[in-house]
Amino acid sequence: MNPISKPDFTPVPELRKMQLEKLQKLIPYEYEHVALFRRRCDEKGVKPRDLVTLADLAKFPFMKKTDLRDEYPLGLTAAPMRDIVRFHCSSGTTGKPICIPSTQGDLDIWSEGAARCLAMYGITQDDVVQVSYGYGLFTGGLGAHYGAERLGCAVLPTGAGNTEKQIMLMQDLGVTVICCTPSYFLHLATVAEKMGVDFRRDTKLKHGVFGAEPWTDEIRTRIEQISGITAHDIYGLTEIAGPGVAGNCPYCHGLHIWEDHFYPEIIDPDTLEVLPDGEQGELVFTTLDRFGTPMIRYRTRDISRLQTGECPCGRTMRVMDRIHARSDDMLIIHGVNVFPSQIEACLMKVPEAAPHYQILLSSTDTMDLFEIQVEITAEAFSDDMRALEGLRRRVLDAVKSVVGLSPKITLVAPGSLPRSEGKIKRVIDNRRK
Ligand code: DLL
Repeated sequence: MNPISKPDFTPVPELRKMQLEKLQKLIPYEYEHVALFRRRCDEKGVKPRDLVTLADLAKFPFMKKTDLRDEYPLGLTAAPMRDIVRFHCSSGTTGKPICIPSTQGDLDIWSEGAARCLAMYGITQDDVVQVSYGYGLFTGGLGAHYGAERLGCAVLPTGAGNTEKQIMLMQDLGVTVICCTPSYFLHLATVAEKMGVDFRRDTKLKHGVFGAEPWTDEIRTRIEQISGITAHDIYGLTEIAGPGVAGNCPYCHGLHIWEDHFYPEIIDPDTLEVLPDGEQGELVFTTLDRFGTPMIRYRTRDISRLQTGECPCGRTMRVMDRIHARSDDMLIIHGVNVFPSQIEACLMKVPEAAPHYQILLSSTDTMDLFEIQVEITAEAFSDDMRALEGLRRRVLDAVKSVVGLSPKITLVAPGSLPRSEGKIKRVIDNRRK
């Protein structure tokens, strides 16, 4: 076992004791330094000394993205500026960005989390890691970079974009691990094919470390089939630490959360009650020992579940389900709740459908218009209209059988839909609000 993985196996009683001790330090610190938290606690009539057991955390107020926006840029920063060494920001699509200042200790915890994920995937010092996540305000690039360096890997910091050059460097430097969004990897794979590069034959690529956007098991299988690599899932968010809050182990279908630093809860998003392990709801995190911008009971909007039972790998850290949806991703079309991931899973059941699609929504005076544009694979692309119509019908049937709606299905030529170097935008919703 790599020494970096040692904390993964902390006995549960010791882990719970450690979590409580860390919380009993963090909550008074936050109460003292962050006015919003103090005000909310006072309004609820709860004091830091009320945290006697881990269950008492439920008495404390939640934090949300809107708090970070309202308090932008530094209202939730608890540490003095002389202790801050880095800012990350996440813009989202609307409104003010959020800003997360970190101390050196915060960054160390984050790098450790990312390194523990990589070690769990079987990546070692002997690996050459290409980081194709964007570097900068986005946490993907620097998070994967410092994690891989912490593990002792050789890092190739290409960042996103310049895809042909990335493929050349990947071959020349014997890259064995690539870190990027799953959608960017699919784009890389298409460009490699055009360049006549076969990942299996012409590269040493073995692992992909993918995250930052929801991706279904079906896309994962496609990625593994086309490239011959093992696709690993890494989870994180700017507010909590960037990539490396949790990662999937080879023995279970979910992701181990590094609970010694990031305390998870699942809540019912309507009643805000804490749900028992095993039930699905909104994932909430408390950063146990980050002191730059601590997050207490931060509502992620990600929908997941904390699994029950032990993982055969022996790690004691709880396992969360892979994230297929955010509560704010849900589309309501003709009164039906639809998650984009459901559509992706349907499309991927049709082998001739390429893993590139877009969901388009618009409206007339009286109704919503729902269209799915899906690329077809180069092999299936032809002038045979009857064959194409048959394929269109199969795609429609696959969607209809699960979603219960009949969208307009438009098959488009390989390579014709937009690609992204970062997070892909699958849904274009132009309906009148
Ligand atoms: O996306 C951090 C990250 C970078 C994670 C690189 C993994 C790899 P944000 O930009 O703040 O941070 O976006 C966070 O992205 O709340 C999820 O909705 C989504 N997300 C992140 N990782 C995954 C994943 C980075 N593995 C938001 N699966 C989160 C599904 C993910 N969704």
